[in-house]
Amino acid sequence: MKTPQADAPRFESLFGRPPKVQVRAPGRVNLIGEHTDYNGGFVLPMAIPQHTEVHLAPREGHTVRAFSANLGAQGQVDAYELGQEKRGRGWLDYVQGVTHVLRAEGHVPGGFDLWLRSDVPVGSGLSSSAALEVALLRGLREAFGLRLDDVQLALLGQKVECDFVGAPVGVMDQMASSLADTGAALFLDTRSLKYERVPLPTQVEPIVINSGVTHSHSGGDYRVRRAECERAAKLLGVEQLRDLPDAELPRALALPEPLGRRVRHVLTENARVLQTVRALREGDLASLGPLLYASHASQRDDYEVSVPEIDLLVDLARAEPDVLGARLTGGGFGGSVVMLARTGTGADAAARIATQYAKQSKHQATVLVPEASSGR
Ligand code: GAF
Repeated sequence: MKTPQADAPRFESLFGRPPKVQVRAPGRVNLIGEHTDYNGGFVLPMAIPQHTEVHLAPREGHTVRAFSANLGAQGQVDAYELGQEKRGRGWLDYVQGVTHVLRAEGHVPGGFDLWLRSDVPVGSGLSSSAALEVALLRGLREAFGLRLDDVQLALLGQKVECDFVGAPVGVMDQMASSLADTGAALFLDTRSLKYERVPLPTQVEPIVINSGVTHSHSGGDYRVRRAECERAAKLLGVEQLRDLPDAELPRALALPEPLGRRVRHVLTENARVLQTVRALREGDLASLGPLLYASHASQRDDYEVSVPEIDLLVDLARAEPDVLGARLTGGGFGGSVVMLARTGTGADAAARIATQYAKQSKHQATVLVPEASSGR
C-alpha cells in the first residue's frame, strides 16, 4: 500500500452510511530478539505510533466491499464473496486472508463494507501487514461479536500470513500489534506465549529510522533462513533451536556452512533478549548499547539478513554520543533500524543521521519515532 492520501473518499461517501465500528492497530518495532520467534525463542517488541485504521459496517449477504484510503481518489472499491477468497489481489489478500482464516477456524462473520488507511510504511520492517490483520480482526470481532481474546486474535493474524498470504512468519508481529503499547516493551516467550510488559527506563527513548530499502517476507530469503533453522534443529536432534543448550554450540558449528552460524545467531540472540530485559528492569543503561550493537553484528555476519544501507545507518548511529546502541529491526534485507538514545536527544540525532545517510547512500531515510520529527 502507498502512504495515505488526503483526497481519498470517506466511508460515508463510498457506502452511503456511517461505519458501525472504528478501530486501529499499531505497527511494531522490535528492540531485540530477531529471527528467534519461529525458533520458539524470546522477543522484545514495542508498538509504534504509526497504525492501521479500520472503519467497518456489516451488510446483508456474503459480499465484502473494501476500499483502501492509501490509494487516494484513484482507488476503487474492491469486492469478493465470503468463501470465495482467492489470493493474488495485492493488499486485498490481507482482507481475504482474514475472512478465509476466520471461517476456517469456525468464526462466521457476515458480509461487510470496509474502509482502511495506514501510515505504517510497507516493506519497512515495522509490520504493516500485522497492523492491517490485527486492526481488521479487531473490527470484525466488535462488529460480529466474535469470541476471541487478544492472543487468539494474534494467532489468527499469523495464520493469515502463513496459510493465505504465503509468508511463513513467526508470531511476534501479530502479538506485538495486538498486545504491545508505545510506552513499554513486550517481553514475549514465543513458545508458551507468556508475556510481560517491561517499561523503558525514563532516561532512554527509542528512535526508528526507515532506510527506504524495502523487503517482503513472502519472498525467498526469509523462507530460506527459516528452513536453515529447521534443518539445523533436525540435524542436532532438537524440536526447535530454543531447545539446544548453549553447551551444544560447538556441535552446531561443525554442521555444514552456514547452519552453524545460523544456530549461533539464534542462541546468542535469545541470550541477548534476556540480558536486555534484565538491563531495562535494573536501569542498567551501560549494558543496553553493546547488546543492540552485538545483535546487529550477529544479524549481519552470522544470520546475513542485513544490507549495506542498514549497516550504514548503524555506523552513523555509532558517531552519535547520545545514541546508546542501534540495530536492524524486523525481518531484514532492508527495512528499518531501531536505536536507543538518551531521552530528549533522539529527534536531533535522528535528523543528523538521516542527513548523512542521504549523502552517503542512494536512499532517503525517514524518521518514524520520535513521531514529532517525522514531519507529519
Ligand atoms: C518478520 C516476521 F514476521 C516475524 O515473525 C519475525 O520472524 C521477524 O521477521 C524477524 O525477527 O517480521
